[in-house]
Amino acid sequence: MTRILLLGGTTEASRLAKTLAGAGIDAVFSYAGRTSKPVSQPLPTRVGGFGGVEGLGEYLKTECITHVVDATHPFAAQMSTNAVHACVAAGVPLCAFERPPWQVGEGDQWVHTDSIEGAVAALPQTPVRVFLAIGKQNLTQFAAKPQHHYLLRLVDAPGAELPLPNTTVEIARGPFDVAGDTALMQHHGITHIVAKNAGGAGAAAKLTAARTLGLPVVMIGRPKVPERSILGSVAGVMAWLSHPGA
Ligand code: 3Y8
Ligand code: NAP
Repeated sequence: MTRILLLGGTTEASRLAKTLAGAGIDAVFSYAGRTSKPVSQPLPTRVGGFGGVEGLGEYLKTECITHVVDATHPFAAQMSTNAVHACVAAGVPLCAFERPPWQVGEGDQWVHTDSIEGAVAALPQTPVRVFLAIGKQNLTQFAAKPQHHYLLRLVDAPGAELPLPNTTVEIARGPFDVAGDTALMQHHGITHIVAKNAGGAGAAAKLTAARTLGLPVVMIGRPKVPERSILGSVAGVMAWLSHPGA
């Protein structure tokens, strides 16, 4: 009896959830609980961590999960790593549903780095105006360069004091569009953008806006995750579900 655990939190996960629900396939959608009001899904939904690899293994057993689709964000490396280890231990087939990284294009001015610390180092010493479009979880490292003005885009209003002295906070949940991101960056006199190489369409608007405005982008590469089969489309995942071993 097929029963799927869909690790969500991305546009791809939401698209797959619609297809699974439409096909009447038994599946559970899972959020970490990072945001106060996540978009509702057309599947039974659980919110919150599992309790590490062990907790996830327990969950797979007690919920009789037969397949796991990891459609989390490419920067959700801990979740993806835990899912690989828990599924190997439980003998449950796992695939990742992931979009390819963005590639630098004509007219782009990207500075590549492979870490948040690298992104901080890539910013100049003289004060500039940075669109720090990487959410809330990695802001502390940028306190090493407090001289800049940071435009932050967060899903929820910050609960605690922000670790940066000069900030403007924009509360918004993507997906975003080019006109909106171009106007936002012009309005705030942005001179530099910092982005995670999330891939996909939901956060790409700022890159097109940066190209149009001729602004440099500090692009943070994806963290490493263990080997697993990666599919790039809903159709690919649906085919995998009927032949996970193929
Ligand atoms: C809780 C679920 C859908 C999914 C939509 C995608 C697109 C819009 C763009 C910018 C970049 C950022 C951030 C971003 C985008 C989609 C997708 C995507 C980037 C929600 C969501 C959850 C989260 C968690 C949140 C993180 C944060 C990251 C904001 C819902 C809206 C910056 C990633 O406040 C916090 O603690 C937020 C944390 C993880 C990264 C960070 O480190 O702060 N996403 N985002 C998921 C859960 O609880 O499991 O609330 O509805 C989902 C989406 N965010 O169904 O349409 O597919 O990527 N999310 C980045 O790419 O850098 C915004 O502003 O330009
Ligand atoms: P992470 O650092 O890889 O994971 C940290 C812990 O959060 C995991 O070990 C797990 O806790 C829990 N967790 C993460 N994703 C979960 C999920 N979908 N369901 C249940 N528990 C989950 O994760 P993250 O980067 O904070 O991402 C959290 C969520 O936000 C994910 O759904 C991800 O898809 C979404 N998201 C993240 C980003 C980003 O930039 N990181 C961007 C867009 C969306 P336990 O160990 O207790 O099981």
